[in-house]
Amino acid sequence: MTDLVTFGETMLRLSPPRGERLETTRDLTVQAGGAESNVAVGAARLGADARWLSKLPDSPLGRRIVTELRSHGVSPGVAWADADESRVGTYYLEHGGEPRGTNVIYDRADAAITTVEPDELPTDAVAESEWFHTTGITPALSETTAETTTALLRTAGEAGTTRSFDLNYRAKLWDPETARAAYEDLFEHVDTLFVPRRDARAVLDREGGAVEIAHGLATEFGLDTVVVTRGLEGAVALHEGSVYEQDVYEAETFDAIGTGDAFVAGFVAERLRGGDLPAALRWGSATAALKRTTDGDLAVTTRAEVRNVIDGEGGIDR
Ligand code: KDG
Repeated sequence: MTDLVTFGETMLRLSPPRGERLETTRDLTVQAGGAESNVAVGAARLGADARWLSKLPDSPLGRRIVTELRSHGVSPGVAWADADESRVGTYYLEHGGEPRGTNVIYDRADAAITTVEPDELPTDAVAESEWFHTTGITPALSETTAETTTALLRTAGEAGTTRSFDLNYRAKLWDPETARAAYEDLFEHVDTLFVPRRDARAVLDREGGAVEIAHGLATEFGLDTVVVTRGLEGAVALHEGSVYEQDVYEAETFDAIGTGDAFVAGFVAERLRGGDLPAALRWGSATAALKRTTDGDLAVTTRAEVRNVIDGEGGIDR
């Protein structure tokens, strides 16, 4: 039985060296990036047997993504599209630095995944896995991906697979009202919801602190677990009526992209190993801290490193 299956778009991330502008750079680093495959990689690196489902063109670019994810231990379940009739989504990332923010430019309209139907994917893998994860980016891509997201969540629910959903609101993909309506339709198919407090307020129209937000969402949508992330203030989780708090572990930030996915990866990996909620929050927070120290969307880390962060050990290993 697979531990974890994720579903969503993976793009090629193209980024100039730090301090260079997209407008003028001659060099772009190419890396795979996509919230759901970021989670699969993070969890696989922490010992989970992880699969990721998606759709890509059968081209060097599509295969480039699969090769990178496979190199971290993820098993791809990809629907291959005709290379002449489909495309890989890309995103450009220009790193910021005070006082200039980081800039993301998507070039992903009509990517292969926007036409993905459940019968093109190995949906048995969802039913046979312990945990299924997807995010609010996927239903934003097209009506078809929104329908496929619902169908896969249903398949997971019918099979007794635990379902998690990270809100991952992306303002460049849709407006808050449309997103909110889509999210609220999906919540009935979700067991564990990850939501940044900022998005709970701005997109889901929730008021109050993290605990109040978690209680409101859990009650209204029958969610088992709601994890509200609060940036540097840490996370609060409501699980079966009990509240747990987790601080962030300090990190020197090299690249913040993928931090939330790393949190989910650490959390899910620890739950899959039988860890309780406080342990899962520690693993999530420590994996997120480690991610921030490295370049790229992926949390390329190890169980030993996560344990060291939790135990407060660092420094030079020699
Ligand atoms: O969470 C990190 C993601 O934002 C990044 O991997 C790109 O999937 C991505 C997206 O849609 O923004």
